[in-house]
Amino acid sequence: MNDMLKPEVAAGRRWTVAEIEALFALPFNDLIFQAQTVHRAHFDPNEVQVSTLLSIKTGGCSEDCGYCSQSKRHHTAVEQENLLELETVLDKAKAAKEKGATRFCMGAAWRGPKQKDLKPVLDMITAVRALGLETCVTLGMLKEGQAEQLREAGLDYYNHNLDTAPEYYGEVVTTHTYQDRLDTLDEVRQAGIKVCSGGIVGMGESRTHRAALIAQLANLNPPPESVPINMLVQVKGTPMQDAAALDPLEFVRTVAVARITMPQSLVRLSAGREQMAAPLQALCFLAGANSVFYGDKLLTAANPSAESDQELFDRLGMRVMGA
Ligand code: SAM
Ligand code: DTB
Ligand code: SF4
Repeated sequence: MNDMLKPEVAAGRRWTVAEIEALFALPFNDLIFQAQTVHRAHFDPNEVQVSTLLSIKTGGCSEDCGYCSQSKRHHTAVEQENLLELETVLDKAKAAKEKGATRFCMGAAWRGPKQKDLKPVLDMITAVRALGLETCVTLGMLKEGQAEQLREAGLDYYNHNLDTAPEYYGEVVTTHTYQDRLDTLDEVRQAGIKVCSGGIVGMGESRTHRAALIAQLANLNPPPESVPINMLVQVKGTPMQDAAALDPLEFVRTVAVARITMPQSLVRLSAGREQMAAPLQALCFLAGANSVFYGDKLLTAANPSAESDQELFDRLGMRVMGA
């Protein structure tokens, strides 16, 4: 039986925000040692999972997420585009596979998919999966029945981030609620699709907010299989373009706390790597990150090239998972 399905694991334990804050408050070396110990009990510490992202529908989004380059309410350099053609998506997926990616994640700047939009995305999922890649999509909020259609098309993972603490969400987004996000995660889980859900740090939130985000994720039953921890990419023209920079060591602490509280999940060192020097990324891997986005673009922002990541993995003696 898959470990995640064993009752004693699935039942999990509940974390209080105070317990998670206590982890954050540990001396740095103690926190990293604990995270690395938990990591080694569940994973090969020298393996990293790699996923390539593609924006299949860019810009023009109705939502007002304060960090996002793709909201039509912000004045950023991102131009609105139509949904990509199947052939274009397949070419990108083949190229990603050739460079060594094992999962292909397709993102759309939607509040959620309209039924007429979902059909072409279902075809993309089926075709990308037929290439031998794991599939992931992030399309916003799902209405009843849409998750089942995605699963039937062969979807492996659905990404839907909780992004921050429930108490801070209203400072970040006003056009949908935290409960909307939780409801979509529930739809995804009920449909039997694996959950990818994480958040963004560096949006002006407090450490207590970061602890509350991790508590929300870790207390999902079961926790997400994949937990992306994004460092805010400060995008010109968004309300968060001038957010105060977060101490990089606080980012490492957030990764460590995610690892300790979600021992069986892949913790992804996500957006913001282009702005991180190699030693900081190495600290994140030491803190238990074991997944990255791979390829020179995230959705609209830059990411390190596959070649520079290969060099980083070589320097660290890390291998790509499933390669
Ligand atoms: N529209 C869908 C949604 O909001 O769920 C899917 C796409 S949305 C761009 C996916 C995720 O990207 C967001 O939830 C957020 O975590 C992350 N993201 C977007 N812009 C970011 C930024 N500037 N810095 C860090 N993460 C970002
Ligand atoms: C996630 O947690 N981060 C990815 C993915 N899931 C969809 C997106 C990051 C976006 C970074 C900013 C951009 O490229 O626009
Ligand atoms: Fe739209 Fe998603 Fe960006 Fe929010 S994060 S503005 S929902 S694309």
